[in-house]
Amino acid sequence: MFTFAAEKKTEMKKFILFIASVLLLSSCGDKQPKGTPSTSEKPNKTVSVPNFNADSAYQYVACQTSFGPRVPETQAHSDCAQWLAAKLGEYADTVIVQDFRAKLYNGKGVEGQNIVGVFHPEAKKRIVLCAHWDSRPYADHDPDAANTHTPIDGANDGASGVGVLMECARQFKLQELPEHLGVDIVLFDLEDYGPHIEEAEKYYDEDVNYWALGSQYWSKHPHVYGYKAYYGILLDMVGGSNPTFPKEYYSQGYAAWVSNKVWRRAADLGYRPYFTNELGALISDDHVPMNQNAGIPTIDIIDLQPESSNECFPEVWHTLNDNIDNIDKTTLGMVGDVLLHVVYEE
Ligand code: AHN
Ligand code: ZN
Repeated sequence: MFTFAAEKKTEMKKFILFIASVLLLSSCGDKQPKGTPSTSEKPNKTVSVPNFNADSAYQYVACQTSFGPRVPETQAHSDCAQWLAAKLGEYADTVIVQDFRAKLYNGKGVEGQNIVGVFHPEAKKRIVLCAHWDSRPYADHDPDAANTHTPIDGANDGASGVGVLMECARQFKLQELPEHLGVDIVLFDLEDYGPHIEEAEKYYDEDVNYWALGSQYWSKHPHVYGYKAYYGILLDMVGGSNPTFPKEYYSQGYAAWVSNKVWRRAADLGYRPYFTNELGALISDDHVPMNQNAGIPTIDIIDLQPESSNECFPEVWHTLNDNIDNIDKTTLGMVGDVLLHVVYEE
């Protein structure tokens, strides 16, 4: 078979180089890299943490899918952008819509919009929470060959993470964040416009990432010049039933202390059966440019299914079955609960 394997191999090579350089650096002295908090840092469990409302998060997912597939340069895409920006505007101190142009795998230029909600813009200590809001133009993993050029609803792949973050935004408005803490919610566009599986080999280039175009743009041109955050958390596919969230491999390489903090908190909240203490696959996602280009230690909370017949992803991934009927409120609820605890206790 084709290049998914080849791509993984190159990714793996790059990553091994990266790990080797980290090991080399750390062997030159036992100092921790600058900015890495000591492991003794404890969450501030005395603060009150708002209750994440899973029904509300679900509604935010349903609203997105009701526009239809949010494929760049369609009416559904621009309508949904407008709705997201307006909604986020009700909750955040400021909203910035970042218009950008990017080049697709086929050389065609395309317009994208990253949508950013800023809470406590003056705070120095910041956390960035993100997800992608576009949906894939091709159901290229659909079991029915007749569907493989049809765009998907992306209820899980895209909308679920955005739904959780919109509910977090609503909670940040209802109960103000700690004074010292700023949060930026970044909704990336153009994550999922990589080549159709049938053409992946044709377009393969080890030096170009055709995915995560919105994140690649933002990571080089953040919404605030010179933007830095303490750390970042990306959500991807956080709405399926019976999920498993292992510690994704890049996340563990670039930002182990963030994964460890988040997974510890999830375990304390009783979610250990889902937030498994295992190392997951290497996933090229929006968090990779954030780590590599923006230098923000960022993790990916993503449902990975080692037993899946669809790569290592949930069975509905990149199929027409990735629709609202397959969204489980319980999953949205637990991810949101973990996120609110981590943020308010910071
Ligand atoms: C690729 O398959 C290149 N990346 C997996 C991340 C992804 C795709 N998330 C959603 N869609
Ligand atoms: Zn996808």
